[in-house]
Amino acid sequence: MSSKPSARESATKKEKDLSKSPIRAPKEVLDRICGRAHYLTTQMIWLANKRAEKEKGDPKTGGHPAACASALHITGALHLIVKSGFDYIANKPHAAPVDHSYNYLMKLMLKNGGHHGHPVEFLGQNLDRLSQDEMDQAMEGLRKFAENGEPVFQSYHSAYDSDHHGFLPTGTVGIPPVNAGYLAHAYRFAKDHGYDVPEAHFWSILGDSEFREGSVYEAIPDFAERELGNLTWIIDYNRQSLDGHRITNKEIMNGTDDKRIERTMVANGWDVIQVRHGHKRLELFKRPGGEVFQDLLENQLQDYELQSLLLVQDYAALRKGLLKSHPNLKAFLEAVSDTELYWAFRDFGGHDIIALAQAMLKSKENKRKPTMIIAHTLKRLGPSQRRFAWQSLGPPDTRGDRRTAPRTGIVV
Ligand SMILES: Cc1ncc(C[n+]2csc(CCOP(=O)(O)OP(=O)(O)O)c2C)c(N)n1
Ligand SMILES: [Mg+2]
Repeated sequence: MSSKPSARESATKKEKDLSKSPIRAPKEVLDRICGRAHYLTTQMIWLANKRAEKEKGDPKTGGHPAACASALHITGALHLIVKSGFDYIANKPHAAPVDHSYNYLMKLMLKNGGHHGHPVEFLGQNLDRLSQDEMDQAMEGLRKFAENGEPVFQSYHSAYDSDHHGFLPTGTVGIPPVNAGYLAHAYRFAKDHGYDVPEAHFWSILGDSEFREGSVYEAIPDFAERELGNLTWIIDYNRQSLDGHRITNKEIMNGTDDKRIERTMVANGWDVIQVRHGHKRLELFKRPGGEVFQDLLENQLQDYELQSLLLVQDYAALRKGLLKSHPNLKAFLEAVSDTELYWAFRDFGGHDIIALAQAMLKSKENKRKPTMIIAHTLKRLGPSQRRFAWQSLGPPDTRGDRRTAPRTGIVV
């Protein structure tokens, strides 16, 4: 007779399962770390914009909190689960504060930066880690001028940042993914010619508007022809550009833009993995009529229509409007609560750190082909959810945002 395992036994089993997987921590723990990185990122940008020494008429410092939030879990999966010490990440330039926040939490800031794998004092550089005080100073110094050589951060990834050893510096969208690809090629070339090079993987996170830059289209076939299995690009598919929706033309382009991107990459020899849905949505798809809801999300809605639905805050109005415009959703709407429906629209795969990590690990399996992961995301996560992509000013002035983002400096 089999008896039910005790809570302790189940927990031990879970721990054992985790020890076999490259994903070593439970999702709840990873999500909390991502939440901490989100808080730090928002604070860095807020502090940079509210400095006491700022004078009236000075230009605002900027920062891109919404673009950072949309890449939060993609970056989290890379930093916390997938990346090795030899890998490089070429992130969207305007999401640099997120990289700094994860490196801060992992205490990966060095006195003079430098490259992985080399011993301390390589070529005269001091690669000691920064002290906690120095790291705090750096985090409070986003886009500040250093007065006495103290660590500060540039607005975009820079060779002067104290955590630059794991990323490629640039401020120009369209360039980091190309840099990552040619560096991947250089590593492969050196290895093929008998040099001892580390087993590095090259990751690049691109914006969906960035993917319209001409530079990337020149490189895409090149990277496939050279069989760069050590290269993965990840599109942060949030359907928004700098300050608003990207309005694509579903009829003329034969479907939504994620499908165009997929077809483009497959036609050019890349593998493609779509990460569309989080685990809550996947559960709801199993309810009556769930397949109709899945079809709505994947095939029926224009990108622009989905963005409009995300703006509806009134649960009853959302249900009523959907039933009117999509009567075939009747069975599904009867099978879900108002709250479930509201959150189902927000449960994008690009914020499910486990789904992302699995896709990233999968992307490394094929040694002969580069991979594009299309991570569906939301560009107004957390405190900013009720607002459009606010790019530069820090938390908007609403009661809820004041509660969730205390303005007291960076405290971990
Ligand atoms: C070559 C170049 N052009 C313009 C910019 C200014 N810029 C910064 S982010 C951005 C686009 C943001 O949209 P997207 O690529 O979709 O990224 P998201 O913020 O939505 O993740 C632009 C045009 C830049 N940094 N580099
Ligand atoms: Mg975008």
